[in-house]
Amino acid sequence: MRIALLSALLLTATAAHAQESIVVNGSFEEPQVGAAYNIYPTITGWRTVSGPGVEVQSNSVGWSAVAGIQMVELDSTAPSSIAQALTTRSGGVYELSVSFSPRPTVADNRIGVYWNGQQVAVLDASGVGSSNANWQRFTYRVTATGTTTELSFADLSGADALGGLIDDVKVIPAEELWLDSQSAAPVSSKRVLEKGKTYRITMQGTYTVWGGNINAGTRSLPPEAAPMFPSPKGATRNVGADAEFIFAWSKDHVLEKNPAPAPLRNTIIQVSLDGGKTWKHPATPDAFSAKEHKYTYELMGDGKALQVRINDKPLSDNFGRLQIFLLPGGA
Ligand SMILES: [Ca+2]
Ligand SMILES: [Ca+2]
Repeated sequence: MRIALLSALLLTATAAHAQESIVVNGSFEEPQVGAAYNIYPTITGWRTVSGPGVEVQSNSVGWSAVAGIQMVELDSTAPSSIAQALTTRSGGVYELSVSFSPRPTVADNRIGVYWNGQQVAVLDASGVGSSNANWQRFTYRVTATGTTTELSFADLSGADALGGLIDDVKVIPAEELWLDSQSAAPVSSKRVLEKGKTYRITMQGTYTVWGGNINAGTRSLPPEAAPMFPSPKGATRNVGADAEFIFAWSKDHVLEKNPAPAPLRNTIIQVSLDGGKTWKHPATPDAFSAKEHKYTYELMGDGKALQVRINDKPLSDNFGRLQIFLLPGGA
């Protein structure tokens, strides 16, 4: 009994770990300022890149943090920027999120968000007329291009020692899954999708479900010479499908009689959110992407892992894989 309980605890710990943010001190709870505010050149995890330093405020400043009891204002005595070097996986997809509030009574609160020096967003809102913080959560999908990525925030407001507030900075790695178009077995995420919570997935790649090469028909787009991501068995034929569309088919295919030309929405890739009981192709508003073949889907968690499968028979003549990223939160 005791061993069973321990395993359950370990499993819980592993699942929680999978969703952990890689940002150190993202909630700015260290150091404990023990006053309304204090200005520092460095704090745990963060260093000042420009300006006089980071102003860590506590709830006793007159408004409340969104997580814990401390938050940061970057226009300390003048606009400043802070950075943290994150250990990342090159090519890895991450979800960057931050809570932002205008400083109460202040109009100009611009804060820039940067991922490895590239501006991701400028956060801005007016605090005129409010007496407390008004936190909003912002979420971005970012990709690492190296094993170290600099995350930074810069106050872009006028220099008046008053500016926007940030708190609860998180960078969470997306879980990566690979669906081989030759495999009948669904792929399953490690992450359990919480019931009622929105998640996003992206699916990218091309494949073929046909036994021979595509000899493009008049309503077809040209096939591509090989899958974007080959199957382990190798790529020997051209391809005409991605996660969302069939874009190429042969002259003799029944789709030639269809009044609509390529690309056609395709429901062959299915997801299950209820542990494999029901399957369906999720909806996306994304248009056909001939270059990227990448689509984003929003899914509602149901207390189970995500499963993805290809609903095709036979599978033995298929080629190509889909790369799937599961992002921890909705937009
Ligand atoms: Ca905090
Ligand atoms: Ca300012």
